[in-house]
Amino acid sequence: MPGDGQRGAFLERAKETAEVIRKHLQADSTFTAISHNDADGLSSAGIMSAALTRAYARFKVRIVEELREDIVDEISAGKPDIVIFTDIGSGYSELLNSRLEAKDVVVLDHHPPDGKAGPKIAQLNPHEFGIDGATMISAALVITPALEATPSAIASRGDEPHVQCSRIRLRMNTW
Ligand SMILES: [Mn+2]
Repeated sequence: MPGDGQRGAFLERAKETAEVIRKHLQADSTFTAISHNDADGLSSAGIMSAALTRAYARFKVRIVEELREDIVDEISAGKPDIVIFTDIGSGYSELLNSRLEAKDVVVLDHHPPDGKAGPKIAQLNPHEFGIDGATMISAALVITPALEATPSAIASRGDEPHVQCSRIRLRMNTW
């Protein structure tokens, strides 16, 4: 079991990832959310979509079985300001470091990290804090503290909801 210090450090890291997301919500950035094609990944994509919708963010969602060069290139071609990976990503650091083009990259995952996340990747992964991601926490739970910043980001922008909702781009498929 993780100690209080490790749990605290995990939550501190969550605040850092939340801050990256908040910054892009305040800037009216374009978001691309990428998630895994299993139950946990779909749950995570649903939670992320709901949070981004409530924040009136412009976003796309894509569900993938794995990450490959051609998929990363397609994500980059969409010119997102920020890419958020859920339930996938921690095992693909070198691919993301070398190939993904976005101002910021957030990885919220509970699969074992490869330890090679570059400076552009803000990663929240329980394994880095002594919490076993295989048995103790799902990706759908990992993302929760990373989204706590979103309501205040909405309030600070003060946009009219009906205007913002028309700009939502929601796309789910399994390319
Ligand atoms: Mn999972």
